[in-house]
Parts: sequence; C-alpha cells; structure tokens
Amino acid sequence: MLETIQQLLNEVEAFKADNLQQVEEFRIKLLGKKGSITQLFAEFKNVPVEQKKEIGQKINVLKDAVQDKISSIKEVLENKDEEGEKVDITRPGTQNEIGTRHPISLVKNEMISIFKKLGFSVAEGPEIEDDWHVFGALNFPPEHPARDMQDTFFIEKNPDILLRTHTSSIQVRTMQTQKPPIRVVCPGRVFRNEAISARAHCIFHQIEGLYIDENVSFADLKQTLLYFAKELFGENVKIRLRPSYFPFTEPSAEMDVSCTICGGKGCNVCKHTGWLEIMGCGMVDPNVLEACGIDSKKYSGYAFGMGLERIAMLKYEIRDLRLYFENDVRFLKQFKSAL
Ligand code: 2U9
Repeated sequence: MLETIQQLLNEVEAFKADNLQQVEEFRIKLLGKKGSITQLFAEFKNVPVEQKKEIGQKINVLKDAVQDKISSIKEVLENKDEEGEKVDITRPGTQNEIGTRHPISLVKNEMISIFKKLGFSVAEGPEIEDDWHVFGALNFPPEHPARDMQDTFFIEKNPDILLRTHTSSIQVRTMQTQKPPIRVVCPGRVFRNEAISARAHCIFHQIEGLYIDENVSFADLKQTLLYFAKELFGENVKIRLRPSYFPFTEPSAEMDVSCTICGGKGCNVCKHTGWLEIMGCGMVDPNVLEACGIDSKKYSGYAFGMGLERIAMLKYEIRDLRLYFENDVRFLKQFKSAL
C-alpha cells in the first residue's frame, strides 16, 4: 500500500493540464467514487493496527496534495486570484513604489560631497557623550548656561553623561586620535532641551567642519566657505561674515548668504534684509587645541558649524520644522534626488 501511495504522489506532482476538462478527469480518477484514493480509504480497514497511524497519515497527505494541485491549476486556467476573483491578465502589473530620501539626508549628502572635493573626510561619534567632550574640551566655563538642565538633556543617574548638544564632540575625539593635518566634516543628530514649535525642535541635525594644520588662516576659512556657498546655492550667491562669539573659536563669526529666494532684493524670507544667516565659524581657540593635545604654537585651525534643518528649509522652502519628524509620505515623496 505504501508503494501505491508513493506512486500516486509522484503522479500528482507530475500532473499538468491544458483545460478544465482534464482537471475534472484527474479529480474523478483519484477522488471519484471509484477513484484510487477512495479505494485506498476503503482498504484502510484491512491495514494491520500497528501500520494504521503511518498509512493513515500518508493517505491524508496524498489527498491534500491532490486538492492543492487541482485548485492551483484551476486558478491559473480560470484567471482567478486566491480569493476566486476573476483577473484581467492583460492589465499592466502594479508597480512597486520606491522610497525617497529624507530632505535632511539629501542636504547632508550634498554638503559632504562638496567638502570631499576640498579634501575633507567624514567622521562620526556617539550621541551619548560625557561633559568633557561636549563642554570641557571646548572651553565652556563651568557656569555656562548650556550646561544647565534647561538647555541640555542629562542622564538622571550620572550628571557627567548627557546627550550631545552639538557635533563638536566628534571633532574633539578626532583631534585626540589624529595628528594634523586634520580635515574633517562631522554630520550628526544633536539634542537640546527645547519646546517643539515650527521654528525649534529638541532633536535636530548639524554638520560641522574642522581644518587644522600649520599656518591656517581666517582667509583660508573665508575662501572655503565662499566655495561651499557657491556649490550649494549657485555661482551668483554672495557671502558676508559678521563678528560673533563662541567659547570654542576666537575670533568668531556668523556667515550670511544673499537671500536664496529674492537674490538679495528683500522679501519675507530674509525679512527684507537681503541676507540669510546660515552658519557660525571661526579660528579654533588655542585653549581647545591644547585641551585636545595639539600644540597651539605650531598649529592653527578653523571650524564652522550649521544646522541641516535650516539649510534644507532654505533649499526646499520648508516652513515648519515639525514636518521633518512626522514622516508623512505626502511630504517625503516630494524629494527626489540621486544623492
Ligand atoms: C572644535 C572646535 C571648534 C564649530 C563651530 C559654530 C561655530 C556654530 C552653530 C550653527 C547653528 C550650531 O546648529 S547650530 O545651532 N554652530 O555657530 N560651530 S564654530 O566649532 C568647533 C567645533 C569643534 C573642536
């Protein structure tokens, strides 16, 4: 009997049909009143008790195989889907939509490719940091307001551990592990204890740059940033630097670009000034170089930093920061690019 079951299984497996008539003949041959499987069930009562379990299971497997085979062939022959709905096989197939890159990733990748052309490499670092890498090494005095719980997220059990408030901690780590010349850009997610609105978020992204070598000057910084602005916003963009203050750079400046919307004539976006602030920059403070193990008498360097959300807002005319974090596909699918 086992042999017969195996033979029938082979037959079922090999069965093919060109029309429904052949399928029906096949069904009758196996499952009809005088069909081979019906006969097997009839002979089952003569099977010795100790073989009943094995043979019973095998006959059931065979019966299931026949029924599966019949319904799958019928589905194809009748052009019906799994639910039995008639399928129009002349219709074009449904296309799988491919995803789009997030606008923050797009501007980040574009900026990285601009700085790579100038010889910068990319460095990354941990989001959970210690006080020294975020504040101490960067010349923040002990009482600086950024160190306050109102501005920074600290880990409850250990006030020395916090979420980085800027990506500058990556440059600190780079300086500790590499010898000049150093030329890096550091993109990453940063965290500040702020209420969420159209203009502020507690999570955002920065990209910062650092160049350290002998005889690096403010003129090198200015020319690098001019090249960067032209690559990102177009050949006609103008830049201007205004004096500013950061604990980690001296002298420090803020850089504006001529308004990307009105070209400098004045509009709502630039509040009729013709200029848009896009980044902070400056010469690395000698205290910072020394704290990170670099001889400030031999080496000098420049650094700059900017918020990716702000740049993406200007590039894509996005008016509300919260859109970046909602992952609404109607927003996301508008951004298509090779980068
Ligand atoms: C080291 C030394 C110096 C990085 C710099 C800025 C100026 C700056 C802000 C722009 C908008 C951050 O996203 S934002 O809020 N950044 O203005 N960042 S210079 O200076 C460094 C970094 C690391 C070791």
